[in-house]
Amino acid sequence: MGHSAAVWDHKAAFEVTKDWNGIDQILLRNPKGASARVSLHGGQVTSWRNEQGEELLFTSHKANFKPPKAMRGGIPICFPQFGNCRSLELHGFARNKMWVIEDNSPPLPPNDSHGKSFVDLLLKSSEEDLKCWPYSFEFRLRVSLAADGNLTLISRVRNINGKPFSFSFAYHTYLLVSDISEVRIEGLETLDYLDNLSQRERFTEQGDAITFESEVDRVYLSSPNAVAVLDHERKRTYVIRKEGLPDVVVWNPWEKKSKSMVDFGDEEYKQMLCVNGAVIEKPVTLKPGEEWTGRLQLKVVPSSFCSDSLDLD
Ligand code: TA6
Repeated sequence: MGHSAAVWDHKAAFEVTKDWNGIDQILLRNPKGASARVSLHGGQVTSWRNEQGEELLFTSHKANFKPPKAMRGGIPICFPQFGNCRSLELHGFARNKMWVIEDNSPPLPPNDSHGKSFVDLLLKSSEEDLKCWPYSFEFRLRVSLAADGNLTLISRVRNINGKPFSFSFAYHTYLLVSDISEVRIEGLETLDYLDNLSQRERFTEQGDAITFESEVDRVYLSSPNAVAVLDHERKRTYVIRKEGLPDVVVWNPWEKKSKSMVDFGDEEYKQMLCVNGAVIEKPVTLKPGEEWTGRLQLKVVPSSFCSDSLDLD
């Protein structure tokens, strides 16, 4: 295909619309019909669809779409804290704040003319943030949809010449699965993990793959840069590749916890699994002017691939 034929009309690749609350959201498309949607509320990816228009991320039917709380689903950004901390809300404030589109973002032509589309979002420390987290930062998030439908999120956090600060982070990724009892995770075998159901006690994973029969809420430590989530019923495998994200949070609330969440259906635990690329055990410390980058790529392949062909090492 000649270059001109490959040139992708960037207007079709990138569209700003309003969501149910009148908040700007960006729709990214690729030439084959795949799409992704990002809300300026929280910089949250709220949808990722394949070329057939099938949704790949979970969103609760009882999700609360009212700011400032993050919508239950998609990929909330947990920053500057994953988990609880005295002065910050659970999982930090970034997912509850309004982000802006960086002025160098499209509608300039995408960074390559072969059907990739992206948007750059920006969150800066506000006066309000400085009261609960007194550090000056700039957080740039690039969300891109490639010609093959892969979704990539790149986070860049910079210390804007303030005092040094440390943070933990997670891409809180809600994967849509057909039946949690038919799902397994490969790539986390033999790792140590902190069990949030046992006061973050440290254990070692014994299984040759992680399967689900009850609530799981764990932080796997120093994980490899590729993890596979196999959805047996749909013959679909999510391949998660990551850089700068040494830990992986695995969470399924199961029946009892599901019933305790107002923005989550009692039975919805059967159709979702959170597998979050994260930095938790060893928080990132940035001196003035330093920048951290955390990259996550999500890809779907037919499960006919056996896991060793996914070169998960
Ligand atoms: O992903 C693990 C976790 O920390 C769970 O303990 C649960 O709290 C989940 O995150 C969702 O947190 P949220 O604040 O979005 O309800």
